[in-house]
Amino acid sequence: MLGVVSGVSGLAVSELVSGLLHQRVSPIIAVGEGIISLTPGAVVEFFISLVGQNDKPLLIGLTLAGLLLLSAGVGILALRSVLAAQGVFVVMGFVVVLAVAARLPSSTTTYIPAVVGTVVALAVLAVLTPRAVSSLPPAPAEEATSWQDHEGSRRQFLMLSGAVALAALVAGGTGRVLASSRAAVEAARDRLRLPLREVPTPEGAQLDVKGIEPWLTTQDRFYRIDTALSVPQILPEDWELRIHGLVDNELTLTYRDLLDRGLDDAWITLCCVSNQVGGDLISNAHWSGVLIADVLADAGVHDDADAILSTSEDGWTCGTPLAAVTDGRNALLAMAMNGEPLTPEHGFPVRMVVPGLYGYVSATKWVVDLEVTRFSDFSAFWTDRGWSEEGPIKTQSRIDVPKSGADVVAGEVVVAGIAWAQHTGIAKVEISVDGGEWAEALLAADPSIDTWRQWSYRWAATTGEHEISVRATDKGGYVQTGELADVVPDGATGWHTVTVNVTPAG
Ligand SMILES: Nc1nc2c(c(=O)[nH]1)N[C@H]1C(S)=C(S)[C@@H](COP(=O)(O)O)O[C@H]1N2
Ligand SMILES: [Mo]
Repeated sequence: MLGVVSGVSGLAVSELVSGLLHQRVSPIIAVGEGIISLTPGAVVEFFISLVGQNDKPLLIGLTLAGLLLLSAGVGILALRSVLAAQGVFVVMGFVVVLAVAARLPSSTTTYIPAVVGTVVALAVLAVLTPRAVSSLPPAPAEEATSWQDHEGSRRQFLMLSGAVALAALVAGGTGRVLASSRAAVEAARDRLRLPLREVPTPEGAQLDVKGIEPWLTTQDRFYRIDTALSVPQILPEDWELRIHGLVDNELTLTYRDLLDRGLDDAWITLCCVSNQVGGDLISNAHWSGVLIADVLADAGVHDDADAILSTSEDGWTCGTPLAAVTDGRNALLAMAMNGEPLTPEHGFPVRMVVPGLYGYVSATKWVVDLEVTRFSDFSAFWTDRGWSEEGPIKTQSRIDVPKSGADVVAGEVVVAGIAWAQHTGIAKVEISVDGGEWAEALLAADPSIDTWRQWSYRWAATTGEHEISVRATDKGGYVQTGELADVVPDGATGWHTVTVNVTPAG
């Protein structure tokens, strides 16, 4: 009982954490898959020929049984030496970590479920063992009165173990539900056949400079910001968008309805208001979806409206100026990025993307509700927390190479990076070394004013330590200010500056 409750608690919590982190395989499955890969092929085939389609559940069952048996053993050992028992749990935890390492790509969160699970098992064992020991029948030499203490401790131990086991069941069950809803959404996403094509990076937009941010950001490299502890899992067939408020006709659109309208597409660079000068909360993708303006036209927007309040499935809200989605720009109910259905992390099945506005006032992921309204009648998630009501993106630029603190060799050094002023466009980028004259950089092509633009500059580097700054001028004629502003309430300003150490050539 003691060992089993501890082991099961650890396992259950690891399942829950793995579910919350949306890992493709949870620790127990990693161990099961590890066992398969270590078992000779002939044995695996024989096993499958015996049990047929039930091989996976059976294997998981066997893995579970093995874990329970080992845990029971640990419990018995704990009655003699808690330390030794905990040692066995640590070894078991280590084996699980190895199994996970073989199944999942390594990242900062890969091992959290296994480690947290092991810690929970150790903690439960540490808490329950003294109670289990005192609930054992007293040795004959002890006084007769201790029988009564014994009955009490025994009841206490059983109740506590029962409570822990119940909590473990709830945690483990929740973990499994999370994992299975994720699997269902992944399968539905794989089945989708959207009328999409993969669009290559436009001619001339990508400079041939090592270390520069790629012009097109792939899904897995795209920055991610949201308040969702657990990514909403929405099946396309369950998704609906309600459009209401200051409109003539309320509308409810399904995923199919959107598809039937035909998809528009656009290159749009998304950026977070929390991006520091020189930061990386900015990414660029090719988006496909339905123009929000077209949908609003069907609803018939009233003249007194000036805002769209959008709400996500998980209750996040965002206020967008009505003008920004109806002035002809490519403001989308996006269903795809880079020629593929959105990933769950980036808003599957449908999100908003509006060129020129920071994400917190425009880019609602998992969007399910659009209310046509007035700014004076509501406040949204981030405006409630001190951020500005309107969030146009500020003209900015960044140096990607050389990195700050880099050592470079005297002579010609390529300085390069990106600049952005979405929906205005970048007209000029300049470099200043050690506070000297601004010199113009070379600009890459820009297929649209809604994306970032790469730039490069050939710098004749002389020996010593130097400071390189960058500033952009947008197509509206605005020259990026060097005045420093914090990200709160409406975005950082200042010139990105790197320090490099130039060593003599040869
Ligand atoms: N539902 C929902 N949508 C959201 C957010 C959120 O917290 N919840 N964050 C917004 C913010 S602040 C930004 S910068 C962008 C980021 O989009 P991404 O994660 O796809 O890069 O999403 C926006 N959409
Ligand atoms: Mo953001």
